[in-house]
Amino acid sequence: MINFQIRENISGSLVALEENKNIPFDIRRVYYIYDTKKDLVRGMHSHKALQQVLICVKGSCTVSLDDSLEKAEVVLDAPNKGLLVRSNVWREMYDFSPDCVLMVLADKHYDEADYIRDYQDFLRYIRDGK
Ligand code: T46
Repeated sequence: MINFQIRENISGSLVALEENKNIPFDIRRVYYIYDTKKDLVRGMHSHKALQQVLICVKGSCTVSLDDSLEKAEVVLDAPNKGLLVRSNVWREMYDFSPDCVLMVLADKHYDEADYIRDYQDFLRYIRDGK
């Protein structure tokens, strides 16, 4: 988890994200997920090389992480909380609140070839490296 500093004053709050400062990589891409359907699960893949930071800038959601040895579940429910997800981690996102806006900062451009979308292939890739 990364806790971002909140700059608060009487008119509201601000969080600043800066590459290679509080975001630990060059930021090549930003995307956001919203209008998510209740009871549906997103993600269900790993990345061979991509690193990302996930921030729920509005609402909340839960992210499960699995590196084939350990599993963890993280609730993202504040705009100053970032979840760093390194490569080779199977992730699933669910329990989206109706107002959830999940913003993701990524260190690479979109590349479908970097995804592993089958769990058995993910375990094989971790074990054999290919
Ligand atoms: C991840 C989690 C947290 C693009 O065309 N460009 C993009 O930059 C992205 C991220 C997606 N797409 C296309 C690919 C699919 O046709 O948008 C569609 C939905 O993507 P996907 O089903 O992969 O979305 P999620 O929510 O399951 O996963 C996304 C990211 O793809 C993934 O890298 O880690 O959010």
